[in-house]
Amino acid sequence: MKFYSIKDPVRFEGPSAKGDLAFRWYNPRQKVMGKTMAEHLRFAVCYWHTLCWPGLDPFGGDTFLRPWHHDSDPMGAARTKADLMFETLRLLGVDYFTFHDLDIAPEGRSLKEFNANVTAIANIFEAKMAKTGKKLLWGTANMFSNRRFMAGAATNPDPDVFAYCAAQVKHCMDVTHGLGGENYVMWGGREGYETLLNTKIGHELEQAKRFLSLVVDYKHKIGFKGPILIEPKPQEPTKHQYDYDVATVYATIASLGLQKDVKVNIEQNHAILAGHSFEHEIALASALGIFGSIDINRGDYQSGWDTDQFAMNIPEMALAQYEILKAGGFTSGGMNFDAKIRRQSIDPDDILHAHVGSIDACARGLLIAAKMIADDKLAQLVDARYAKWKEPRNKAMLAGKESLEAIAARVHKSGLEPQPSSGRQEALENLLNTYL
Ligand code: XLS
Ligand code: NI
Ligand code: NI
Repeated sequence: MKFYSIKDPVRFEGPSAKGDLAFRWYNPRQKVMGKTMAEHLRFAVCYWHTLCWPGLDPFGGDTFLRPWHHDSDPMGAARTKADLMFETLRLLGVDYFTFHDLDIAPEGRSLKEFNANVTAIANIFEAKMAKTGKKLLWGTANMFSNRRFMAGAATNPDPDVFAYCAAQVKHCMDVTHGLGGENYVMWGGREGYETLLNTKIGHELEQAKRFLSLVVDYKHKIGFKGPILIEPKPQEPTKHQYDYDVATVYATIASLGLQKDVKVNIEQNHAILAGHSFEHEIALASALGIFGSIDINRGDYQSGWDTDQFAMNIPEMALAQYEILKAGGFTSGGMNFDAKIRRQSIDPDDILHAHVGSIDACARGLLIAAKMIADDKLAQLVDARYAKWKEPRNKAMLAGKESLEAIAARVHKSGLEPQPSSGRQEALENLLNTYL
């Protein structure tokens, strides 16, 4: 099926490129701090926004009129989407894709039929992946769209839904594993509640933890090497969501001692909805040892919705990439475009423009962040701020070698009086602007 207007992959043409569909900054083979840009950024195209969403909003329906949305044969439509995913990856030169089970195959009339449909499309993927070298960054189960999940998936008051979810996730993990997926994602779309009047929070949290433990046990049983990634989000669709932000998710993971197996998939827009900055969530995950992967998009700072726009803001991308580089970069994770074109962007090529622009913004962010690291001035200034902790006595205090009374006695004996020094925020902001 001819969908996009171009036949040849988008190429790197440098900042002075003339065409609309060219990379100005993203040169996959260019080395930055010892790795190629492609190795650093590990981009993925997502199925749901790119091929499934028809452009609807709460006030209106389908604006895109994609032919496969109107195909009377749902498996035929699923095969068309599979072809288009690989065509999109080819044209963009992106190596990875991501999906929900429900994105790739029709639900059918039973879970058995659904599983069979998912497997049939996964077999198509397998052949295409072998031929093209494209890879699966992660798979996930959609346990929020069907009405059976309206009161939650694993945290549903009805244990039948919990059990159903176990069966659905098991199959999706099998398929993800079979395709060599590098991570497995869990986003708790409806794992939360609308009103306490009908909810037992404590019980639901116990359910969530049990479900996570079962998933981790199964991951070991099948020898799935990648991490399970929980994707925090504070609300939408539920009013109160249990996976609020990185800190909240960490509490769940740590309470089960699963920091080695479970990490986070941080989404820019979700960070904004939680009242944080994107870089805050990355830095915190890294500090807690649970940094996994990124859903790259952009929230709207006015609207308070998960608008999932393509990330185009270069200074913001630079700060995010700086935190990612400081975290040591990705291992199994990558940058998944969990982003959708606006509903007025009805031309197929708009999908390409969106990805190309955002890939370039990420690449520029990476180049700026690499400059910040190479120059080292920022790091030195921060280190200087904490330098006194290197003194033996303070090191011992941090290591817990001195009791509270002993510290108190020492303070009284020496007449210690802390001397504040400037936090220099404006000077640091000026320094940051020199890199941009
Ligand atoms: C929705 C989430 C979702 C996850 C995958 O807000 O971002 O798209 O990434 O279930
Ligand atoms: Ni997401
Ligand atoms: Ni989202």
